[in-house]
Amino acid sequence: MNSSLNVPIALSIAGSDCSGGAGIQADTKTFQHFNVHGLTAVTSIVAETPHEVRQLEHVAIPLLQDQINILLETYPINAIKIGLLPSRRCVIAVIESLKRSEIPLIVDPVMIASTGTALSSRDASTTFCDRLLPLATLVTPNIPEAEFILNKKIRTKSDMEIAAQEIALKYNIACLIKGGHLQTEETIIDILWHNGFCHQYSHVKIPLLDCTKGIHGTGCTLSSAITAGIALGQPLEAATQHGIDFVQQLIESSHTWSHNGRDIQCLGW
Ligand code: PXL
Repeated sequence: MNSSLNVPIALSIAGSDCSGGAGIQADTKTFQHFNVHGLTAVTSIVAETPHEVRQLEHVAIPLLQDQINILLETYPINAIKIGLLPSRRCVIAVIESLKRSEIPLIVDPVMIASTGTALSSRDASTTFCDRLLPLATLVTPNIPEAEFILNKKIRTKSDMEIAAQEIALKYNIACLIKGGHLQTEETIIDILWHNGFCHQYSHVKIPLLDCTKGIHGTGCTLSSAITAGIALGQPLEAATQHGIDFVQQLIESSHTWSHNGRDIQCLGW
């Protein structure tokens, strides 16, 4: 028997990052690493590098929905990951296509690029919270995104724990808040709230070339690694631990190029 018949399948619904560090490109590389067959539905095409977002165009809604629908009709998908949904219409279209699906849904609330440029509109983000989050299995905000979801400041690790619990209870989902934006010295703590329990994952802070912004694509890569773990049938806590360890390894082996006297860094897949 051909064992590839049983290969797990994950779908990423996200934007295209032409520089290959984030978005759909990060997701498919990550799925491949975990031996999960990756499918994609592209929501938008972004002309960018880790330093600059130059232009972004939304994929037409019928084309976006047909990408999702044809894949749902054809493949036994084990897990779905959602990244950049740039407009309110796009959020609504994705909800419409997924509303009858019972496939585990991992949602990464992408709102701004690592350059600080907004990738989704404000009304997209509001609709995303009100209507998409209740359908999720897991949401993976960083601190600014968790602050947007709850409309309050998160300044300490204890604020993070409370926020993860609040998001989990508000939407009846699991919530992983990534602590990379907290001004800590040596250790970064991520907090997962799942089924009434709080789990902490701590890892060493790796000095980056540009420590203020972090490396481009870590959020996409973490959420797609967790999605791969779920597609492989792992419990959420284990998938999260493997995902965090994987991103940590990629940061440690990241690549650097020089362009006009500035360093461009990329995760080391
Ligand atoms: O890192 C967040 C992100 C997600 N998706 C796309 C992106 C980015 C960041 O630039 O371009 C398509």
